[in-house]
Amino acid sequence: MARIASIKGRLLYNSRGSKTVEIDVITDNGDVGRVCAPSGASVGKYEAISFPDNSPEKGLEILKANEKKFIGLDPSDLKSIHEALREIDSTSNYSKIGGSIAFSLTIAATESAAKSEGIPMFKLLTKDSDLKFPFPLGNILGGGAHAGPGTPDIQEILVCATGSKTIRDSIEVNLSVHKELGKILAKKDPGFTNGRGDEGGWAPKLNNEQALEVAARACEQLGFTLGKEVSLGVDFASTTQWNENKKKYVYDRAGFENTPEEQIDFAAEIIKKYKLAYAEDAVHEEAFEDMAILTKKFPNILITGDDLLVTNTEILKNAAKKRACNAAILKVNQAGSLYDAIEFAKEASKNNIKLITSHRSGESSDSHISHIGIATKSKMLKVGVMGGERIAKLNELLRISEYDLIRGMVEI
Ligand code: 2PG
Ligand code: MG
Repeated sequence: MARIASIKGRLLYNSRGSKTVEIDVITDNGDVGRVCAPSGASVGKYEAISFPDNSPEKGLEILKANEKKFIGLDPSDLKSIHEALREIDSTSNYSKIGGSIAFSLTIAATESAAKSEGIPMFKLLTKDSDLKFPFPLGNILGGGAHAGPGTPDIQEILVCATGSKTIRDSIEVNLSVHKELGKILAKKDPGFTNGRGDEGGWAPKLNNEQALEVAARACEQLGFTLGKEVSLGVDFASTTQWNENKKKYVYDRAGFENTPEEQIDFAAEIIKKYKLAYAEDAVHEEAFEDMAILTKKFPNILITGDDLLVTNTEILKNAAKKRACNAAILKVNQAGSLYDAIEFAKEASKNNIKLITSHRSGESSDSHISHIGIATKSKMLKVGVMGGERIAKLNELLRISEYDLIRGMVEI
């Protein structure tokens, strides 16, 4: 069995050009697991802190000072690595060492273990042999915290090839919708510069309604029927609009405000009109009861909590009790360590809550989350459609398909 022989951290940059950390975990066989941490722009109040005092350098220093705690551990034993990490930082949000360190270290250890065992990483994370591909879910049009002024308030309009039978077809369908939408936008606005938001979705000067209309048109022009071959999804990221003083959702760009009741109707109208398969954070991060209303109303749509749950097992238990959602985003860096995220995934399946493993808007070109999405039996893998750091995750799915270990697409 391999043992961790050394750990090396370095300062790098993410797709937004912000500083981040990368960690190598090196085994006594010389196998290297290497992971670079992503980061969010729309960040939930209760998610793990990325870096202590906002300083990646400080996180790396703390790791270096504590390297010995990890030397000699079995890199495939996530629990013991997690526990060693918790000896350094027992805070609920990893404020001492930083969630980015926890993220990179635990995933890098897992990757090094998979390499020394000569198996793909997803196989190391699950004993289950009945594995399927999650449906790629990707941003085709961005607004909110991911794009500049003039774009929609809604953060993300997403596409998912819900009718695809193979992983390659699902990727190609998403790509074709993204391309078709680009053509429509160029025709509609001669001033359109092909600008894209943080996740590679187009960033046009359109309001929410217009943006949804053109997204639907792109699917239809390709001959797809919404809700069949292709479905749209929306990440409302409603916490961005929520104004705690006014107790209203303020849509600055579109110029209107919603009371909590109006927000539920607003989201419900969009879900119905565009036959969404997926609706994320339709209300703000603490509005569990309002999410529960939508969940009850749309039992067949993935009513998904992201900022609402922040990949936190305790918050998930509470949400499950309130039946606040039927689906949950899994972002390892919201939780902190991969161990935390796997515990979250177990709790979700116990409660019949479907998982969507997700990237962050500031990403690296790594592709470990493709393995994590498969191993956690996620229904969807939210990783974008275009852009090098997004395509990296999709290409990894295609490489994984060569192993012949995965039997088709999941059932949503
Ligand atoms: C989200 C994510 C990813 P961010 O809100 O779901 O799409 O964005 O990483 O900025 O939180
Ligand atoms: Mg979100």
